[in-house]
Amino acid sequence: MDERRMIRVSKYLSRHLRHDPQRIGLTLDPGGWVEVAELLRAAAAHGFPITPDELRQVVAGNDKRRYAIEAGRIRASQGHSVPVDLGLPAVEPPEVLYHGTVRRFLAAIRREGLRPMSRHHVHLSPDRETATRVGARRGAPVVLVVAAGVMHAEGHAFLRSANGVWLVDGVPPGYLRFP
Ligand code: HQG
Repeated sequence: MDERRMIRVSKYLSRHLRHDPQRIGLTLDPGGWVEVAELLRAAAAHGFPITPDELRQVVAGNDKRRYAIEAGRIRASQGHSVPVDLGLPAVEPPEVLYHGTVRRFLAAIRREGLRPMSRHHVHLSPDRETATRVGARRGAPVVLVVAAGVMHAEGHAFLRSANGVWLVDGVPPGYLRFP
């Protein structure tokens, strides 16, 4: 499968496993899972056939390991806007985590801190390079440093998704360092 097809299939999965399953008649279970066979059937029935082999390649080869398959079912590992409970355990974060954004959001972030916006959680990266890539999706990236260790010690819960993204409900401005 070529790179363009990989990206198209991945975006199709993201749309229907994170944001709009109903569009192709899918219902996710409370943990966000759906039968692989059901997903493939629904995609084909809605004009976007995906072969089992393509699905396997996208799940295995995806740059971010966005999707997980277990016992014949598939889900997105993070990034949902539909309500799902991923059942992730709270874990102790490293001393600092990073958040990539762009300059035009900084005034609001200084005022309100980081908010989940349309997702369930604020997404934080384990290293500066990853945060830079996340920010660069929107323009010239700006990387904020999050005092995750202190936040955790002060009672904020941190979750880590299957693909290594750190998730929190929000980051008050006092825990942020701006460049
Ligand atoms: C910004 C991708 C104004 C925030 C990536 C971000 C990530 C505020 C945007 C994952 C704000 C939300 C998530 C505030 C935060 N005022 N703007 N108070 N608080 N923002 O896409 O972190 O490819 O929902 O800085 O790799 O950019 O989908 O979050 O710019 O892991 O797998 O509001 O999405 O992964 O944007 O990205 P997003 P994000 P996938």
